[in-house]
Amino acid sequence: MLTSEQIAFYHENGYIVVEDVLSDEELAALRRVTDEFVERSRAISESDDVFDLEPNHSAERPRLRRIKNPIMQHEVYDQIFRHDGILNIVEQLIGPGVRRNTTKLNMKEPDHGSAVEWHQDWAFYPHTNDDVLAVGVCLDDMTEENGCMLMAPGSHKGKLYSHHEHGVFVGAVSEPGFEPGETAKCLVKAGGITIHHARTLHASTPNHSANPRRLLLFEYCSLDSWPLMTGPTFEEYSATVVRGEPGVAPRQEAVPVIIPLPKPENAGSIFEIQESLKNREMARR
Ligand SMILES: O=C(O)CCC(=O)C(=O)O
Repeated sequence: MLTSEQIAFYHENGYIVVEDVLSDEELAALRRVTDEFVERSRAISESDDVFDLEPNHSAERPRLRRIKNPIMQHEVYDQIFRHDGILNIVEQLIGPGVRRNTTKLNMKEPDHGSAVEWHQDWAFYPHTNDDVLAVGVCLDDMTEENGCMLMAPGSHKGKLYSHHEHGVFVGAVSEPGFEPGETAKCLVKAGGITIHHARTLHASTPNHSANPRRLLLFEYCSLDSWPLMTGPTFEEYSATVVRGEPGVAPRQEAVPVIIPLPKPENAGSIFEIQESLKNREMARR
């Protein structure tokens, strides 16, 4: 559980790092299953519903940058998604009751690994209120060299930046002259987690080290935070409840919203969407 200081840090800064959340066994299981997916990706040459491939992926040298929706792909990911230690922390930050938003496993290969440009998750999935956050479970030590997550402290309380260019959603801050201001590096040991608020500006550089950087991202929201975009049926919505009972009364807060439409033609993962961004500053680092 988080201390009151850690909770206050999260609300003030819009992110937090928590060490030692997973056991060695849980970490070993996650790594084993993830290695199996990398092996399986040798058989495919184009991204699909499960695998998001780096442009230079091959059967001989598999380069996987994302496993999509991992909790639907393997029970080990689903078990960690429902991990009591993680859910208890999430409830401390967004109140009792938890709903699933999205899940993904981002992988940065050694000496490679795509960058992620500055963005706010909120731009991808606006909700009726912003009790929405992402937990990043570290499968490897996350260091400056292997492309740790970078956060802009306090940005969750600031503006929602435009993520559109020429009228198309490009999945990254597109405003000319944009500077994130002060940035903080999330340096975490394997088995620890990062947590960031959906409106916090964040990014990461390519991996310039000999070590992988694999980050399992679970996005959770409060039970009364309804997505503005997808219009789920009640059955679909109820199926996303992780803790608590589904209701039909969204809590509407005065939160800034820009709908992430229209999407570019190659809209898939954040990596594909950000390829449409003109100035890919993080990718050059
Ligand atoms: O993997 C990372 O470094 C950041 C990923 C991210 O922000 C995202 O996928 O939305």
